[in-house]
Amino acid sequence: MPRDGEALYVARFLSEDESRAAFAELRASLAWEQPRLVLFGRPVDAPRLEAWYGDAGAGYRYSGLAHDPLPWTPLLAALRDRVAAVAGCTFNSVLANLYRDGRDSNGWHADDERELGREPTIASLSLGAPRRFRFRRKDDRRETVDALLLDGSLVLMRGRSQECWQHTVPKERDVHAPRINLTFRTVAARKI
Ligand SMILES: O=C(O)CCC(=O)C(=O)O
Repeated sequence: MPRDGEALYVARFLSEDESRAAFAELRASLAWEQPRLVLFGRPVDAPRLEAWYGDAGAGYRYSGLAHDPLPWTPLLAALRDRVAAVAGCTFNSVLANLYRDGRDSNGWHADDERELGREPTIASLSLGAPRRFRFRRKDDRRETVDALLLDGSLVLMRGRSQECWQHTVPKERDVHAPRINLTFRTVAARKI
């Protein structure tokens, strides 16, 4: 990323065998849910499935919905620890996204909720079909940066990247295979 924040890309974070095995296990075993969004006052299905895992108390609000995490599975905990070793920080939760094919997507947003704190490090692990990932500056949407997130790759977003940039996974008509993305985060404990 050119300025105001950093995005580091590790193309082969997991080997092909590791990522194939992780994809199969996560797809079969995570508690995938159909998130609902409210757009212009109407409930609509989000164009992807999601599952939220983490430490007890690491729930937070996302897209207007409260998420309470399920307990870490052994595989998610093992991936979290490997990602944390590279990122140089710890993570207490992970949002898993399942894009069934190129019709699924994730709209422009920044992971800038208050519970994520200032200058959060977000670690994003991709498994399965390669998908485009785009950034645009919040203060000048014409300035964009494009990346291709390959199977087994890791992106680390840190510094002011969530404050200054938005990101999206656009729809892609030619993608017919599924992709799983894990975004590891640290969420501040919710005040009751
Ligand atoms: O699927 C991706 O690579 C990005 C996911 C994402 O932006 C998010 O979960 O906030």
